[in-house]
Amino acid sequence: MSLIQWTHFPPLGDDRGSLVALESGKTVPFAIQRVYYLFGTKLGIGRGFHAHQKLQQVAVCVTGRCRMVLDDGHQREEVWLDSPTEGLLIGNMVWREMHDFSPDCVLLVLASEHYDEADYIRNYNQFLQLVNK
Ligand code: T46
Repeated sequence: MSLIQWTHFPPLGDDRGSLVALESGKTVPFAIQRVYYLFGTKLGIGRGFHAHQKLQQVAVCVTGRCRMVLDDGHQREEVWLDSPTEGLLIGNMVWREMHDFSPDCVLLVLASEHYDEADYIRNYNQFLQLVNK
C-alpha cells in the first residue's frame, strides 16, 4: 500500500471566495489536540528528518508548496503538497522530510497529541532498528 494517503477538504464558500473547514472525526481521522504551521522556511532548507512513535498528523499546504518525503523503513515515497483542499495523512512510525519550500509556503499541521519531544525519533538508524524489530 502506498504511504501517500490523502484526505480531501471540500471547498466551501460562494462567489466571494472559498473556505475550508477541518473537523475531527470527519475529514480529519483523529481528535485534534494541536495545530501548528510552518512558514518563512529559508530557501534550500529541509525540515523534519524524524519520525514519531505515537503521533498522527494531517499536513495541508494552505499556500505555496513543498515536497514531502515519507519513509516507513521499507519504502520511501515523495509528493508535492500544493493544494489547500488536500491533506496528507502522516501516521506514526513514518520518517518524514520536507524539502523545496516555496517562499510563500504555509504548511498547516493538525496533530493527534500535544507536543512531546520524547515522542520524536530523530536518528534514522534508530528509526530503522525500531521498525525492523
Ligand atoms: C512534524 C513536521 C511536519 C514546539 O515547541 N511545539 C510544537 O508543537 C512543535 C511542532 C515544535 N516545537 C518546537 C520544537 C523546536 O524547538 O519548535 C521548534 C521547531 O520544531 P522542529 O524542529 O521539530 O520542526 P520541524 O519543522 O522539523 O518538524 C515539525 C514538527 O515538529 C514535526 O512533528 O511532523 O513539522
